[in-house]
Amino acid sequence: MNMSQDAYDDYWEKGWVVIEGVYHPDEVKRIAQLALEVSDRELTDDSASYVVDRAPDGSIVPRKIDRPFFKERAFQSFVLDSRLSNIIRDLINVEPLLMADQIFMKPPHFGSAKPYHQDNYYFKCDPAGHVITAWIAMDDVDESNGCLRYIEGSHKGPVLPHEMPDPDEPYNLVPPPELIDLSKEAAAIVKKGGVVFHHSQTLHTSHRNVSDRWRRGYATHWASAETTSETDTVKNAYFNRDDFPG
Ligand SMILES: O=C(O)CCC(=O)C(=O)O
Repeated sequence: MNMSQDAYDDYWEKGWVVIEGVYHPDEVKRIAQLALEVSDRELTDDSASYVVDRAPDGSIVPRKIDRPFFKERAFQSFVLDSRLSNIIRDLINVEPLLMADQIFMKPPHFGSAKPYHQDNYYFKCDPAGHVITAWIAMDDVDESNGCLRYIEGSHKGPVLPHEMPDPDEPYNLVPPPELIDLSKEAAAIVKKGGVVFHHSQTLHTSHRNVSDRWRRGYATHWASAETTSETDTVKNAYFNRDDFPG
């Protein structure tokens, strides 16, 4: 086993767990630098609105990089590293297959909040327990720069309805607030190189970055060969592409 029994038990009891030191901070520093270069390259006035934020002075700042795996080779070896997949295999008890990836960028002061949601509302996958997100911390992450926050045990409940409270953010669908038990919220504080793992049905959010530091998280989404989806999630998964190097 690539983790303690306590970490495994925590994952299944709470729906999330942090494992520190999966990557060396220097490796992560290089990948974080590359993420900045890629997002700089992509930032133009025509950037799709869902990948950028507007700073108060009107300038555009990065919010996310979509499908980084296909943008730089270095991202591929980083996310397919066996130090990561060995932990995932131990957590979900089946062979993990890379389904998708995205890098969430929260620039100092301007990084916007990601409202509460369940990944499986979007993925619509079954069995939900085979679907997991491994979120690699590319900075030291805490409450002030917008760490992930989880509703503990929410993965044991159903996928909730999600609504669009803000038409300017059609990518941010949110369950009705009365269905989110904030008394069970816990913050996932993690050092650069550590990884936060969450079950596809765990409710999670992150607040604005109010610090003067970056908060970059490399989210990798995994499933198994048995996973099916009501939508095209599995059909379009990376592991089903002819050019997938895994
Ligand atoms: O990085 C964030 O703030 C949001 C991440 C997220 O929602 C995810 O990885 O599923």
